Amino acid sequence: MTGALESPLHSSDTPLVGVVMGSDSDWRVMSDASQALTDFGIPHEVEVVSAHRTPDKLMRYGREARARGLRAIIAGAGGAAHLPGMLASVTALPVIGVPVQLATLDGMDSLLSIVQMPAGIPVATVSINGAKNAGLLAARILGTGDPEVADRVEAYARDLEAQVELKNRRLKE
Ligand code: RP5
Repeated sequence: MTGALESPLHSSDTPLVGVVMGSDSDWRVMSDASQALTDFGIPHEVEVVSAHRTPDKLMRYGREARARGLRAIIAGAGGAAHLPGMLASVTALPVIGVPVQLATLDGMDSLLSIVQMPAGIPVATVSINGAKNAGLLAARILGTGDPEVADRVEAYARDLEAQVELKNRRLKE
């Protein structure tokens, strides 16, 4: 490799992103984040960590995440969704919050719980059930220090562009 940063993608299978959720019932949404990371070849781990049911585990996970080699955390939760914000309060890693829609309140409760962080403790909040974008955002974050990941993000964007043009051509046929 000439001059470029050595890609951590090649250095080990150590997870670079933590995908956590408040309950296994969130997996139907959060699996999209995991799939996006898999598609970009980014090693990641998946774990249920509940702010309310397993508070000690939450603190441990957040405090140890950086030392374990994670570069970002994607945290999804529904309802009184404190998981992303609490993780952000105990780690310097970027935390991406995914509001998970439950049967009541259309996911607005989850969205507002996650997005309304007090100044000083940021959570990058994606749309309700926007786990795919959370995975893509984590890839972009990793891409700032890894040209190989950044190249894949650019290739993905070019592919999206090509798909739109293909649909345009079909519309005009
Ligand atoms: C939240 O409560 C979880 O993130 C989940 O979205 C919601 C419901 O959890 P379960 O009752 O399905 O375990 O903490």
